[in-house]
Amino acid sequence: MTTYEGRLTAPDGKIGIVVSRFNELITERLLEGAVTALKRHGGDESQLEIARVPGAFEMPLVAQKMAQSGKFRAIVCLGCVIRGATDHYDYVCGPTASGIMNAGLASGIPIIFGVLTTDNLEQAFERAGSKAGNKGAEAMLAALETVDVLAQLSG
Ligand code: INI
Repeated sequence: MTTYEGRLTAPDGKIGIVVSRFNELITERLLEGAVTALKRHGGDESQLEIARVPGAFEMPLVAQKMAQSGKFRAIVCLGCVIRGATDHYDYVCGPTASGIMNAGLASGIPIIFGVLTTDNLEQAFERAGSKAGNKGAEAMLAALETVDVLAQLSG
């Protein structure tokens, strides 16, 4: 039996990060978590290129464009969508998630969904470095693992 399992090691080459300015207080913490996670696993900041976008909804297009450039091993998308009084949340979350998924499938490199979807700001803070860990760090680890498993599969 052969099992492929990606290692949590920084790859050679560049990693792109798309980070949204909407709910910036949260997304900057996610970005810090992602950068720290890369460094903890043998990478460094010179490997990173960061694109800032207005909101989560703009992420799929920008991530896809970065992926199509051929410069990156993976793209990590970092955002935060907080449920408000209107149904805007639903219009943003679904398309963002499926857009990011489709961009990854179309480009053939991992495009990671590091987007918090929470009921309120408190839940977002919990997931951006306080009691429930840092989703930005988790997203970077998902990128490292997936890059490595893909490399193993393509021999
Ligand atoms: N964008 C977010 O990233 N998070 C949100 O919580 C959010 N809310 O709640 O509206 C949000 N909206 C903006 C959206 O992502 C687009 O930038 C905007 O609709 C322009 O296309």
